[in-house]
Amino acid sequence: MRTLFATLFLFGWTFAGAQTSLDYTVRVEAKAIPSQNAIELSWDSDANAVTYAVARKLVSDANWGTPMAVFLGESFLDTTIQEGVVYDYRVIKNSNTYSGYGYVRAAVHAHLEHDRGDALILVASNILSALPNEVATLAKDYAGDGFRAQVIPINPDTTVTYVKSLIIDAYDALPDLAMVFLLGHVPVPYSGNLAPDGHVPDHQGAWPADVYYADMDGTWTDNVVNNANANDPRNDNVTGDGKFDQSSIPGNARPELRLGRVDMANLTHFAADEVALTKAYLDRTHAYKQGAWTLPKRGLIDDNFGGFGGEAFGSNGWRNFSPLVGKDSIYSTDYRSTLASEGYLFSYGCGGGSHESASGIGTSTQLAGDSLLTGFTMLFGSYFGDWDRSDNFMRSALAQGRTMSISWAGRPWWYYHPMGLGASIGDCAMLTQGNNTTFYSSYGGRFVHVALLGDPSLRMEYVAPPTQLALDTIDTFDVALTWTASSDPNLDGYYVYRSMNGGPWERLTASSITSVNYTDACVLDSGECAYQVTAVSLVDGFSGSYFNESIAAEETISILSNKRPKVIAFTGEQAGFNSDTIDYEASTVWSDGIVWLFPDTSIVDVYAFSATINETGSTNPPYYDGVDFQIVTFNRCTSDSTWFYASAVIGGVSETEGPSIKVYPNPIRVGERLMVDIIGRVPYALVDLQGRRVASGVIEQGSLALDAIAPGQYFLTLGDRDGVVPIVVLP
Ligand SMILES: [Ca+2]
Ligand SMILES: [Ca+2]
Ligand SMILES: [Ca+2]
Ligand SMILES: [Ca+2]
Repeated sequence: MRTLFATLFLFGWTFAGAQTSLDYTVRVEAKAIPSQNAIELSWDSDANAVTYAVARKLVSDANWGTPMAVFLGESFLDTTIQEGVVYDYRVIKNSNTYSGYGYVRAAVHAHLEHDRGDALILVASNILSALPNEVATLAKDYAGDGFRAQVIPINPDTTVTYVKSLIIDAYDALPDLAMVFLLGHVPVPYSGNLAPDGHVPDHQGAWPADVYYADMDGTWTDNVVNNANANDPRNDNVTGDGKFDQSSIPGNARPELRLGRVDMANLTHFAADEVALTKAYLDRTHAYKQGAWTLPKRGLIDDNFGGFGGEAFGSNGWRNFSPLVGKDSIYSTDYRSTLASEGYLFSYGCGGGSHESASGIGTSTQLAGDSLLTGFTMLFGSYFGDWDRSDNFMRSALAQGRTMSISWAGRPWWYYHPMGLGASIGDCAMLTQGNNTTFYSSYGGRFVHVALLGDPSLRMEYVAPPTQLALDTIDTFDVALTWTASSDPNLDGYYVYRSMNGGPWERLTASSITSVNYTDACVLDSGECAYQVTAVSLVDGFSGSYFNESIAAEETISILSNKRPKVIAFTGEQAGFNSDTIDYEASTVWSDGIVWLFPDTSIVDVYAFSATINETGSTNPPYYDGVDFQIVTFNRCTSDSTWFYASAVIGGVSETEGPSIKVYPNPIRVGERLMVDIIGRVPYALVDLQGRRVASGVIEQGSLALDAIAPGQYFLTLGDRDGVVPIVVLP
C-alpha cells in the first residue's frame, strides 16, 4: 500500500494512462417512473468504456447475483420492480485498462419505517451539565424522528470497557437498540496495529476505534499486539494497556449499531471553547432537522490525489453524490474558497495530509476561522484519520460553519448512497464499517478505524414539521388533535401516530391527510396516550422516490379510566319467600344501554325488571331450574357480553352467580384472537345470521383464531351450553 504523500512526483510515482478518480466512477442516478412501474438508471458516458454491467439486489441481500444486463450504453430501464420495494443497483464500467463503480439505492414510492428503534445518547458529563437544554432538544428530536431515546451521562474519566458494558446492557434489555450517539469526549477506544494512511512505522499501531462500541458480538483482546514504535504514544499498543489488538472488526466482522461521535475537545485554534463549539453544533443540527435551513443540493470535489493507481479517493465524492444530487450537479472546484460563499450540501476533499492539514484543502488553523457552507463532508489524507488528537483536521472541519458530519473517505471507500432514499448518515456508517465485498471497498474494508464524526441520526433532507400540537378529550371517548401547519412548500399532508404507555407507534392515518386536525375516535384504554404528527412530502429525486417525514410534533394525554362497558353488579333475587317473581337488576359502567339475552331468544333491554317464574321453565325468564344467559352492554364504540347464571326455586331460596363466561374483544377484528374465559377443551361452532356454520372445532387454552372469518355478524355456541354469544367481526 502506498503512503499518502502530497507531492507524489517527488517520489517518482507515475501511473500508466494517468486516470482520474472520475475514471474509476460511474455516476449513476435513478428516476422513478410510477406510470410504467419502473426505475430508470442513467449514468455519465466514458469513451473508453467497453461494457456496463447492471446488477440489482434487495437491500438485505449480501450478494448481487447475475447482472440483469451487460451492454454499452448510458441508461437502463428496469420494468421488473414492485412499487414500494427498495433496491440497490450497481453499475460496473469496464474498459481495457480500468474499471469504474456506481451504486444507487432506489424505489418508486418507498415508505420509511417511522419506528426506528431504541437509541442511546451518551453524553460526556461536562457537556450535559453545561448544555442541559440543548441535550433535551436533541433527545426530543430523536423521539420525533421515531426513536425511543435515552440520555446517559458519561464521566469522561471512566473506562471504555465500562461504557461498552452500558451499551451491551441496553442492547440486551431494549427491544431494538439501533443507534448510539457519543456526544463529547466520551472515552475513546483504541485498537489494532494498523496504519491505513501507509505511514509505517511512525503512525502504525492503535487508532481510535469507536466501532468497538457498535460491535455487539466480537471478542476484543489486549494480549497480542506489542508495538511501541509509533511517534505518538496514543498509537503505541502493548499488551494489557487497555488498547485492543484487533485491526479488523472481530466476530461477524460488522457492527450491529449505527454510531457517530461529536467531540469538540481540545480544538485550541478556535476562539470558542468545547462547550460553545458543541452548542453551535447542536443548534445547527436541530435547526436543520426542523427544516429551518438547507443548502443547495449539489456536490463539490477538491481532489488533490487523482486516480492513485485505482484507489481513486475522489471517487467517494463522484460516486456517492450522483444518486444524492444528480450526476450533473457535482463540481470540481476549490474546497475552502468556494464553500466560503457558495453552498454545497455535500463535499469531498483530499490531499497529502498531516494531523492538522490536507494539501490543496487547508489547515486546522484556517478552518478555525472558517464558516463553510457544506453539510455532509468527507476529507482524506495522511494522519488526520487518527482523529483523537488536539486540533485534528477532521474535527476542526466538523466544528465550523454548517458542517454536520465528516468521514475519512478513501481507505476504505465509503457508501453514502442510501441517504438518497431517506437513510441516516449512521446507516451509511454501519454499512461502510461492515462492508467488504458487497460494495467495492478498495483498501481497508472492515478496519477498525472507520468512523463517523457527526450525529448518526442525520438524514439528507427534512420536511418542516407541524407545530403546536394540542390534544383534547371530546365526547367522552374521543381525542381531538389540532396543530399548526408545516411551512414546507412541497407538503403532501400529515401522518398521525399513537403510542399507548410507551409502546410502539401505530399509524392511525392510512394515507396522508391534508387537514390540520384529526379525531382519534374511541380511545378506550386508560394510560399515557402519546400522539405524534409528522408532515409528509414525496421526494422525487435522483434515487427514485420516497415519502419523507418530518420530525414529529408530539404531545401526551392521560386517559384516566378504561372506557370499555361492563357489568359491575348483577342481582336476581326472589321477590320474597315462596314468591313466583324474581327481581333482576344489573348496573354497568361506560354503557349506553343493556340487553339481556335468554336462550329461548327472549330479550329484555332495561337495567331492572321483574319476571314471573314460568314453571314450565322453557319460554320466559326466570327459569325454574336455572339458566345461563348473557348481558350485553354497549356504548357507541364497543360492546361487552358476559354470561351469568341464575336459578330460583318455588318454596326455596334464590341463588345467582356470575359471570360464568367472558368473551372478548367483541367486536373483534379479522386476524385477532377471540379470548374465551373457559377452562379445558370446549367444542364450539360459529354460525352466521343465516344459520350457516362457518367454523367449528375445539377451543384450546381459552382462545380462538378468527383469521379466516370474513367481517360480519355471527353467533358463537359453546359446548352443551344453552344460548349463543353474538360476535361482530370488523374488517
Ligand atoms: Ca512510541
Ligand atoms: Ca494493547
Ligand atoms: Ca458484530
Ligand atoms: Ca483546492
